[in-house]
Amino acid sequence: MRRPRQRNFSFRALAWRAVTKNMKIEAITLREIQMPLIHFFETSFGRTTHRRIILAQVHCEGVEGWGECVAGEGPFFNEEWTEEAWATLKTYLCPLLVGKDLKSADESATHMAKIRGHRMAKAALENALWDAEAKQKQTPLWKLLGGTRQEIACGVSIGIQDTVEQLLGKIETELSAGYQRIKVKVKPSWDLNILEKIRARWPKILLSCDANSAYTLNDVAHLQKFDDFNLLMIEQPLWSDDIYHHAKLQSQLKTALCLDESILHARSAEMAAEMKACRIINIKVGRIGGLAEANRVHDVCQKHNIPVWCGGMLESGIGRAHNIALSSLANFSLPGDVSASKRYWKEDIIEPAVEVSAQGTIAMRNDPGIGSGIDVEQIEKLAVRKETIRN
Ligand code: OSB
Ligand code: MG
Repeated sequence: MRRPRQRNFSFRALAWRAVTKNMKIEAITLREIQMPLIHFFETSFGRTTHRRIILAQVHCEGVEGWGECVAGEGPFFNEEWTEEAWATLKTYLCPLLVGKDLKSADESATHMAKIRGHRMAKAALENALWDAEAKQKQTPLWKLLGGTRQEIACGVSIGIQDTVEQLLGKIETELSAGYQRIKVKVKPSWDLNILEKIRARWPKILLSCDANSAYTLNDVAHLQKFDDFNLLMIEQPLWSDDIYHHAKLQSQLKTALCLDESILHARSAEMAAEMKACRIINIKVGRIGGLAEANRVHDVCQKHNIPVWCGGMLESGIGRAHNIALSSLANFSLPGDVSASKRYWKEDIIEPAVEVSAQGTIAMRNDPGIGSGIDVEQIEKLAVRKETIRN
């Protein structure tokens, strides 16, 4: 993580570092908030209409850091889900951190290492600590991470709709809003038919699709037909825990594969790169277990000339702000799935909400930490449970 090559120290941050003590984690507050989505979001594994989001607030001697657990409402994207993440955070992960004196957020993963998996739950805590560390050092999180981009390119992920007309209408709306890349969710029966319609109307747009593991190797001939649509990539066509068979598939397709679900850490990114299982990788900080490991995945990909982009998990403003900070790293060279708050929420929990320019970009903010104010009042209104863990 310590990379002078990219790190952009301000003198102020350096001065702070000289006088700063460790980060003592006095307590952690967990809250579950429930937020209805403006529009349902459907993937090959199901439809989401409202989110159950766990927020972690770390209390470090006057500095407060915030993180979001991106687990879904059910164990469909991966094994994690809100209810079990709450239990894991409360019973196992928070007690491993409370009372610890950390030199940096980077160290938190070591303390949680004895818990297997549960990366989304771990990331909520680690990312909250990164926010706290950046606030303690009076520096924006994106700079602390080594980011170099002042603004990031945004795309949108558009779910499966009830009708093809509705899908085309949504694409139209997002293109007029300025988004630079359209990704559509696909599954058998909602794939070639929609790609044909989209390309007939917009032959030139940057277009990709995401299958969330809806196909198998029996579908190679079918997937080869996707090559006709000049797609930027096909995301995660095969099993969520697979790399090897994606390599077999990639060698039979012209279109680039992108791995999402299968990339859990820097080791799996290395494996995918060496096996040529994909040509692009989607980095989701929750899926990978926190910003430190996400940063390492970024570096592995860079070394292998694999461009990355930042995925989304229908986050509230807090998770969104962490995604934006991460996307400032150099190898995030493709538009991500990080888009404006108003596409998801009537009212977000950060102030200001995430906004996207007419050119389809988000500008980095220079306030310390994640860079946006936390609307604690709104969070308390949405909270259905709250618990503070201290020893
Ligand atoms: O596979 O990228 C995915 C949402 C939930 C679960 C999985 C995925 C997604 C998205 C949405 O594509 C991205 C977003 O807009 O947050
Ligand atoms: Mg995906």
